[in-house]
Amino acid sequence: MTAQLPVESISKLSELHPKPNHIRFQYGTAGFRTLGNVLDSVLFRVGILAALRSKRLDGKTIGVMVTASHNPEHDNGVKLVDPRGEMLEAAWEVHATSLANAATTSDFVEQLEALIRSAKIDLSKPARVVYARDTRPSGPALVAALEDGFKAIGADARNAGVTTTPILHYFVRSINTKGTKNEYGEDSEDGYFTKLSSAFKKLVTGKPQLPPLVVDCANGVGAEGISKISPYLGESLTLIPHNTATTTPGALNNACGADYVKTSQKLPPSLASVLKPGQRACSLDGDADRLIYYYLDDRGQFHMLDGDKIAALVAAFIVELVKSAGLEGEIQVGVVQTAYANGSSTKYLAEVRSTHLFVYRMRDRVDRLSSPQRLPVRCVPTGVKHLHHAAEHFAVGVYFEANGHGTALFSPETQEKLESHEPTTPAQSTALNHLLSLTRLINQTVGDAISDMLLVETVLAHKSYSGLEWDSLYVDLPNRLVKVVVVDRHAFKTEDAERRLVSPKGLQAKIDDLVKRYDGGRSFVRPSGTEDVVRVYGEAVIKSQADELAFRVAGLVYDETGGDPATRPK
Ligand code: G16
Repeated sequence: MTAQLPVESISKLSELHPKPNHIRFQYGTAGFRTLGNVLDSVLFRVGILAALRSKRLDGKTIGVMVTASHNPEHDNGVKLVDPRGEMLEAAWEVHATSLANAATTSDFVEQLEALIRSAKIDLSKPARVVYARDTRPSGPALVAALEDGFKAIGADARNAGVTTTPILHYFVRSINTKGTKNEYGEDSEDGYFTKLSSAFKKLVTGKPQLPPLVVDCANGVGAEGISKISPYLGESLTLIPHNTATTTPGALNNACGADYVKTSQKLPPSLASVLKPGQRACSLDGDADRLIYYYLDDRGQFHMLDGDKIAALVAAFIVELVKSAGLEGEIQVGVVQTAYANGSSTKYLAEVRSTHLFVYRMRDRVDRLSSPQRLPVRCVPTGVKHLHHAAEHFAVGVYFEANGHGTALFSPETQEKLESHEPTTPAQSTALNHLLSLTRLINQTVGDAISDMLLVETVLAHKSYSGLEWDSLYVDLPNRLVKVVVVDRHAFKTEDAERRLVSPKGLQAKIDDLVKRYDGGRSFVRPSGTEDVVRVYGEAVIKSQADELAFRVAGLVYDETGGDPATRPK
């Protein structure tokens, strides 16, 4: 007899997790994300969906992460992780959204049955899931709802406890590759910290010791990651953690963390008396998947080293190693960016490194800047999932969003090439070993603040760069990010990979008119997929003009859609 959906147990438990009537849920940029106290039904249903996804993939382990990452503490969210540790396949995001919005238990069950038929899910296959949460106060109740979902469908679910998002992604790939030739690592925190720290130690052996690094942990789960990895790193790197108050109500991501630093372009106030001129520091976000560096110059002035600066540093380093290993021409390094990337970073990557490095981003300007050998420019919308897939087209694909979310991917062919290449000189052998260590240091499943931090520290140690020298690679074009609270952000629709607005009607023409008035002006507007806001980006040659452009576009957005006068951008 073929296996059946356990309708009775699903229905019974579903009644304990009713969908609130007034809310429409959406699987957005990084899963479902909204106020933590309305997500109970979503978590229950995601538990069942994760199990079905696993059955569909022949019992491979699927990850479920309960987090709202950079969002305020009262928000929460959930996202699914596919077997190689990457984000959920786009087609299943649609299933997730429809299941989350089924009005009643019977609608929900009906939709599940339809999905099982259309996706040809064999219910006799095992369902395996691994799940974790960040430190948000709403986490435990939401995890209980998720567990009810697992129970309802009979999934074999492993609780990975409280950990960072990238560690959960690492677990998923490690579990699914166990015992294969592509074994990714040991599926435990110890396995993760050992893998990263041993690669790091190999990479910095013989290099001058870097001064201690101040780490702003955003009062989130990254604080635990930083304190756990420190003993593994030993003397190779001293970390000075700050903003580690994971149990203080209201502290998470509040006036600290990567998003605060990137958006406000300021030092977290809590570090004002900590950071000394010349000292470098970095901020993680609430679930430790983003990283932003910064330093104070001699005059105590703040300088930010964002995702674009990390991409430039890392990509140039990998290109150099590839060349030194004697693999130039055999391994193509590429960089993926989005519209948020600073114009100067694209120029730096495209012009300075043009013969070995390909820039893959969504701006027409790149067509003129990139080398004649560049790959065709393809537009990718915001979101790690889009960048990740684009980066997979390269032998080594480096992708970073300006907000500090990113990683580098070594294709399976590149990995094999590195393992089988026979160096002909000691210098080639050293560079080759460094490349192999990088493949272990970098969390290739998703952006990972801890792994990225060690990657940056590696390059700084190799180059003997301080923050100032790194910052001098290129000068950022002044830019400003503004969030606008509107009545309905879903009224904002974009085209051309989010570069242009098609709705509200007429707004794009007004933006175009405004942009023309600014030297080097560029601006775009898109609805956030993680917060209930519309994002506005402005860039211009002069700082005051970039600010003015962004705020004037934000004003247009606001006037078009109305809202609370108290929230009008100033
Ligand atoms: C998530 C995504 C990122 C994206 C960010 C903001 O980051 O993983 O790729 O850049 O949201 O997206 P949006 O502008 O649509 O709100 P995180 O760190 O919040 O998980």
